[in-house]
Amino acid sequence: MLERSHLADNALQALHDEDYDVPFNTQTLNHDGLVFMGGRAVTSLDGDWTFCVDLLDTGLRQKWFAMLPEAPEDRAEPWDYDPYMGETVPVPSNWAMLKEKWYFFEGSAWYTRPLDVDTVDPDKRQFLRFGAASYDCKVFLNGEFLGNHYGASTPFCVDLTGKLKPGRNWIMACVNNTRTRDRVPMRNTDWFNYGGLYREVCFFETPKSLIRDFFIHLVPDGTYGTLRAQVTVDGPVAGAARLEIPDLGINVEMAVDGASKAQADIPVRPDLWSPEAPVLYDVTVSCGEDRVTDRVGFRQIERRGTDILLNGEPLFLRGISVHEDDAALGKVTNDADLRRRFEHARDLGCNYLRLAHYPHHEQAARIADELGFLLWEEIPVYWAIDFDNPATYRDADNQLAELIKRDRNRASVIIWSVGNENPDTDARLEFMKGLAQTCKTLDPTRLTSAACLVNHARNRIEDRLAAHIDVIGLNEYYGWYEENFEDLAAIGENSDPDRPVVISETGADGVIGEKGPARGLFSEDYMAEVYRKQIATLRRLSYIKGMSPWILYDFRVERRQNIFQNGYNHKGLIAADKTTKKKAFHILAGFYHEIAAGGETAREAS
Ligand code: GCB
Repeated sequence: MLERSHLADNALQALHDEDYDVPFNTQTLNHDGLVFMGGRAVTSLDGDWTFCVDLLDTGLRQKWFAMLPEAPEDRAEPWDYDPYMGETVPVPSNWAMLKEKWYFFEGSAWYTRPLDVDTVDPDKRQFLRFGAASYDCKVFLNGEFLGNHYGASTPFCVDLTGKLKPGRNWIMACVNNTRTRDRVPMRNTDWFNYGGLYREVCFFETPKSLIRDFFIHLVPDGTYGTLRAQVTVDGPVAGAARLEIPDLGINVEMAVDGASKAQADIPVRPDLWSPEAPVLYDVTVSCGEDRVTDRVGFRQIERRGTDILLNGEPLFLRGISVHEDDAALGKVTNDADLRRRFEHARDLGCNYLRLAHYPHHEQAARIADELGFLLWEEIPVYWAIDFDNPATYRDADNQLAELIKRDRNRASVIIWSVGNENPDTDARLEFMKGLAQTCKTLDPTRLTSAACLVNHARNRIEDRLAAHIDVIGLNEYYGWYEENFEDLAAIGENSDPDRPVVISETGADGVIGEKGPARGLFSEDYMAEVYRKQIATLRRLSYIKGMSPWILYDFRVERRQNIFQNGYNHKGLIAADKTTKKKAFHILAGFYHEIAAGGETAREAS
């Protein structure tokens, strides 16, 4: 409960204590605290929150979260910020997009809003859910610290049970986007460091015993004849859990064991989900008073030798990479933005998207399920990472677990990727092996991948990580960063991978119209030429089972500052206006539509 903050008592401490943040850097809000959300009634907490940027962390030092909501006239001590009044910002948003003076701000920012509840039902549990907070989020309720979450792109829940009072309560979140050595990603990335509460925030209640987690999938044994449902309950259980899929005639009881888990294998042959026929079934799970729902597709993805098979059929991934970035909204996304993305992918002839380089909004996979696109999903273990640091590993592993638990009922997701272009060291190998293992433990039904390295001295695909993942992702920029284009063909011939290779990136910058040069690097024509040459070379390599060139749209990034870049990476096939298609778009579209029409043979015969 709130008490007077006694700023005076804390004054010297606030000035001299450089460990002021240690009690709050607990990383206690993690994947174990997530609650399965399907079908739950929620109260949106989006909208205006009072807001203040706090470069010096004065709020944590002075304990702003412990200030009582009082009228200025009633305050007994001077104050540096009043969380209960003043400027507001909309949630979700990134502060960089709201005011020019916040554009490059990195540090802490405070968000405050009331939560009004008529009564607090002692037979229920109450939670907050944050869709994402970039990067470090410390949550307070009525002055009490409730926990801390690391990771910019995954959801987390805060258990409020026993802490709410009837009437007005106050939620505060201190969100910090400082880039530090121990974080995932570390300090250097090729995307903009947007800070803030940039996905939806909500409040919800559950019965005392709740369904914490629910995973349902087709058992990947090649028979297409068994569904496996796994439920985790939290709280005392009276009776069993019940699974219902009316369109499959399923209505079964699942006994809950001593560890609060229930599992059932159900013999049934669902219509299989695929991009051509994205069949989804309504699924309901109930246990005691709790009930959740989902819409789920069933399919099998596997690799055999250098092939990727969907429902037993060889697959070529006609893909495109995409960031979550918008000229006006930053990293905030919405239904219209996501649907436009998939329409552009459809125009291009894609059946697959790489959602780079961090978990995208959860609606992306839901829409992909509905429209029939395959997805690569990824965590930001990107470039340099503090691979020797156990706390960094814990953070990466937690981000991965949060992503998997969020999206593992999505048929569209076929690949979990654990890293991008990391240096091949022993520490990195151990780190990535651990993450690949987490994927298989939490989800034995999908493939694992990472953007691996080429040994440029030997011109071979050679990365020790390859042995520990199912699909070798390969980022290569022949014609752009790597000048000698002939090396690409040489790598192709020198390499003899025992598993499928997907070109996870390739591309070139091309600036549209008069903003770009007439010819050479950064011109649209040069970019188009790189695409032509890439396609001509790659289509001859039979172990390449897909590609996701870099990238669908131009995107904002601090480190690109030449006169053509102006703070943007211009490798988009479409400009940052998400409308203007570049010449290279049509070249890739021509290739994808050709192979879609002719199947696999069209690719290899040419
Ligand atoms: C890469 C990175 C990607 C960059 C891209 C580029 O290899 O994986 O994040 O944006 O190259 O444009 O340099």
